[in-house]
Amino acid sequence: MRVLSGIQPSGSLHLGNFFGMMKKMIEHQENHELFCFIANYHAMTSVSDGKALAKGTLEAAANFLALGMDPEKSIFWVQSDVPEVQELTWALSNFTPMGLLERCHSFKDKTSRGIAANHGLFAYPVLMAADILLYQSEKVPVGKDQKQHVEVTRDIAIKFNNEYGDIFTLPEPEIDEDVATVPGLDGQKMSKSYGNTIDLFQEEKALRKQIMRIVTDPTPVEEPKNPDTCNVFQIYRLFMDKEQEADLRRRYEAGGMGYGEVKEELFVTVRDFFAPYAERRKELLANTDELRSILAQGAEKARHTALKTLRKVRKKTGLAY
Ligand code: AQP
Repeated sequence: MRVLSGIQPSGSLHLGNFFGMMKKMIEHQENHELFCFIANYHAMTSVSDGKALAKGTLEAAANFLALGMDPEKSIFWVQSDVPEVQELTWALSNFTPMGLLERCHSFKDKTSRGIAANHGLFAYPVLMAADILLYQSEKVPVGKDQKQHVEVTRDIAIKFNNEYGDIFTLPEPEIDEDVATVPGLDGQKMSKSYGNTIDLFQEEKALRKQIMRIVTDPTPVEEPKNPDTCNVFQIYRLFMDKEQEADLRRRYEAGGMGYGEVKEELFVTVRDFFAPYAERRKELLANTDELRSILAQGAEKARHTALKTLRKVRKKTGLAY
């Protein structure tokens, strides 16, 4: 099965990205044909500093590779290194009803928070559809926030296929209910734009500070606590197996355990979990020539597949004359 997903190089990598998408992608490369890219065109909707975008792109690539993405087993590239995706975006735009984009939660949510409603932000799902369809993806592992965009992709693909014949594979989102929405420090979805993230790669002191900021209720230490409504528990459980989770649940329900104590344990867990990957990440970023070469090879492989689809599209639409 062909599996595809991407991540924007638009800031620090957080636990929501890791558990919502990256971890699954890295596991999938053992059994599936994996396509994974750094979505730098998409990141232009939020990053207008060129140096920051370029640096963020290399960092995002190093993050994924450090966490276990293997360019020998998978196709791993930077979105803009296969610019043909923009050609498909244009072709798909002509099969994208305005109403479909107007209904997208992500656009409505961002503009309601004061982000300028420009065309890039509005048309974001069409570019995402092009990413998915260009590579004939069957499964798209994403967090719940992206589910609607995969549905939009299917709608666009169906319209296009109805007009021109079966060109595109219809993709399915893959959402693991356990990590569909990783909560942030305040219990809302963990998100860079909410400023409520726990970042994977940062100094120990800063990590500790973030974890200590997790919002908890005022239940006194000695009293029983409800793990299901506790943000610390909801984040901590991501690092646990079922047995460990049940143990922690019992400690909550027994009383006598303060939130400070659990936060301290969570801090140590996050720090120790990512420390080995941070070392590898540092090495990768110290040799950006090698990193660029890995990405160039990935782009070449991705383009090979992209052109197969694009040739069909050009022929059917009449762009090839
Ligand atoms: N809180 C989350 N829970 C589960 N999955 C999440 N993802 C992001 N946040 C959560 C998933 O991570 C993947 C990569 O996402 P992205 O590159 O689109 O990053 P993002 O969605 O832009 O992350 P943010 O922090 O939420 O950014 P803003 O604030 O810019 O929107 C995706 O599969 C996403 O579902």
